[in-house]
Amino acid sequence: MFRKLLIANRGEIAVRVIRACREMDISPVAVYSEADATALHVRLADEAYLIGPPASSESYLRIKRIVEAARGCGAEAIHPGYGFLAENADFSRAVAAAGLVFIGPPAEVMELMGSKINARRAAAAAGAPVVPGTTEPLTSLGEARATAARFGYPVMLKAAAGGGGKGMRLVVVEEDIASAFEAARSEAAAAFGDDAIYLEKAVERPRHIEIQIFADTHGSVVHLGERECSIQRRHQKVIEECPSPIDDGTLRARMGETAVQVARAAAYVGAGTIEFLVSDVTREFYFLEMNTRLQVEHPVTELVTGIDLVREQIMVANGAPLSFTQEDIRWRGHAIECRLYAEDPDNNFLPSPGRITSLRVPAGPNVRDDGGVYAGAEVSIYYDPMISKLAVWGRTRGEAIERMRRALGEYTVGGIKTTLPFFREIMRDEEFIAAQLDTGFIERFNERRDARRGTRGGDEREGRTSDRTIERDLAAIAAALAFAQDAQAPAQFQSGERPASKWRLSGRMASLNTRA
Ligand code: MV4
Repeated sequence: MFRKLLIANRGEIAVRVIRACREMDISPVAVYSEADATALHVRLADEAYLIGPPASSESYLRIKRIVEAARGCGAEAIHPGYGFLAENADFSRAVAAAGLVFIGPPAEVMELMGSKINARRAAAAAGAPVVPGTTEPLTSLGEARATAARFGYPVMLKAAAGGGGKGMRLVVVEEDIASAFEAARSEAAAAFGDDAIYLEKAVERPRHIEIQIFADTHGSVVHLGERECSIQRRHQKVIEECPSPIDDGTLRARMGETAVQVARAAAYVGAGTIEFLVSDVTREFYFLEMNTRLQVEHPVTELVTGIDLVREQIMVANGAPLSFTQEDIRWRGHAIECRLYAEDPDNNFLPSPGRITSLRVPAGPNVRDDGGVYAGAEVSIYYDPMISKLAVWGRTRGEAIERMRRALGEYTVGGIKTTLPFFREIMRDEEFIAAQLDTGFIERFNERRDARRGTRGGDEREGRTSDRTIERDLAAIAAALAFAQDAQAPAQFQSGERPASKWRLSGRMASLNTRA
């Protein structure tokens, strides 16, 4: 087994990997930016190396510095976490070239799955259902128009290079296709340096359900069931569950088998996730994307299967066969995870950086908190403001909801605003309790919430500009500046699971423009 492992990440996921290392008697090594000198992951590691200034582009995205730190300290492997360099093929090649083990799939698979249109083609070739649409980029507006007419409206235009909703446009009627085509193109070019666009028929009331897969270097490929991730806000997951409340026992088996087929065809190794769109109307499922990393929401799978996914990643990277077979995997009970953010839910989820003055983390039976902070720690403006993931387990979904309410009630974070009150309300929301979880959930929930409180009203209706509006505009301007400053980082570094908050800020800015 490796004796020393470097973690090329920060925050809660770096802490999560450090914990796995400790249990395996591997010495964990941290890297950190100037903003993170006193961060929890630095304190918990055996050694820590400064890799640059606060901006991610000058620290956590610097391939050379990270590989040099690993070589310098004698680490034998690098775990990339999620976001930052986790799905960067150049990074994995640089790690291998330095004679170290990259904990992730082969670079070729990362590249294949990084291109959404190629992934779609590969999945279809492996026998997975894909949403009806084109397998080649559209070459002109005329072709887009003709293809849309052939498949029938509504359609989605998507960036071939993309993912995560960037460069994506829903087109409901033909009159809108010209402007949507241009908008999708320019957004794709700006985000990915590639303006190729393809077209899919739009899935009605979609749910996002993904399958965790695992493969070793000896030819075994298994799935660990699904995660229901339909509760999203601006293409970012907010709450995840296992199992999906719409699983009737056959959905898991069918989607799992499909996911294994895709992974096998791609010669996958390690932990991976296959995302599907499931129509809430027809219950049909379609391959969407494959993520070649450990995901933020992996704890709900761990709670229900009892398998430690990070330990397994490290074992597989060291050449061991999977420690379980498909038949060994049992799904027991129900897990729910809330992603806790340093954001103000009463002010359009504006980031709320600052010092955490006090912290009480819930515990007790079947409660798990994966945090990256401590009382006295500083939540910086430079990175994603997620401070912890609170996950609970119960024998049933109802029991898990009751337990989550209890855990959220115990949780206190002093000094900054967090999304705790927002989750406390969701856990008592009728639609959530009834598991009406399509991707429009948060929008509907926020409307119910605003209606209850009568926010966004008053001054504006009377023609004055409220403090709230001014504050929002200031946030938008600040976000635009931050975005412009960091826009030189290559697009590939900006994708994945929220390596930085600028995309969310720019998305927020766009929403402010449309809502104003
Ligand atoms: C779709 C879709 C409907 N039909 N594709 C959003 C992010 C990207 N990963 C894919 N997305 C979607 N693709 C077709 N053909 C609806 C979405 C979508 C969505 C999907 C999952 C979770 C939340 C979402 C929110 C809006 C749109």
